[in-house]
Amino acid sequence: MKGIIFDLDGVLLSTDQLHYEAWKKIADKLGVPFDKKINDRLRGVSREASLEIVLEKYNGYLSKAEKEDLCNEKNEYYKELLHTLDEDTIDPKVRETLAFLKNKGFRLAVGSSSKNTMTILHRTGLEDYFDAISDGNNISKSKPDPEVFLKAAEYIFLKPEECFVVEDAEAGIDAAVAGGFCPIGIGLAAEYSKTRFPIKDITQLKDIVFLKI
Ligand code: B16
Ligand code: MG
Repeated sequence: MKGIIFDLDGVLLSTDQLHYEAWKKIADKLGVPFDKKINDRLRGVSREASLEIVLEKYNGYLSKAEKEDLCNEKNEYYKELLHTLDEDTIDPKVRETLAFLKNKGFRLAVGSSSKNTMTILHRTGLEDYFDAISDGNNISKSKPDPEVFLKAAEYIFLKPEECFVVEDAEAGIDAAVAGGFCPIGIGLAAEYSKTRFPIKDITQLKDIVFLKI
């Protein structure tokens, strides 16, 4: 194995609370129930697909333009919340693990559904660890489609079978499997049946990446 593709939200840092707060404002405005359990279903899912989940209990009709406005409004709230991120947001174990893997010669990439990926990497000072970034801005199909990971592998000049994908979402593990990558699951994805290597802590990557697959 020569490369490791990292999901962003839920793997390198936890922005789920920020997504939650932003979607909650939209849900409250529409009068639909929204809680942490529903928020967990939004992991790895695109903004537009997330809105459809938020709207599951909405009784009225919304046009395409109104849905687009709601997505934009959610993103404006979310971007405000991103201002709270800085280098201290990142668990030191994440930095230490990325530095170790880079030193060992692995090519590292990000594969995230988020269109805010560059802002997040920049604010947290993580961007220099990565050889390539594939995110919500360069794909036409979101996870569980493998496109975001296939592009990441292409950007680091590797084949899918030469790369691990580290994910926290079932949709992301499905995408990794569909693309022919070796899926490593953390958080909720560690419990998922399609995950090849479940981990509790990101530092466990230091051992797993040397296994012969
Ligand atoms: P944005 P990941 C995903 O990031 C999040 O998990 C998901 O909750 C979010 O809806 C999606 O990005 C799109 O984010 O609205 O910022 O474009 O887990 O794929 O890194
Ligand atoms: Mg994620």
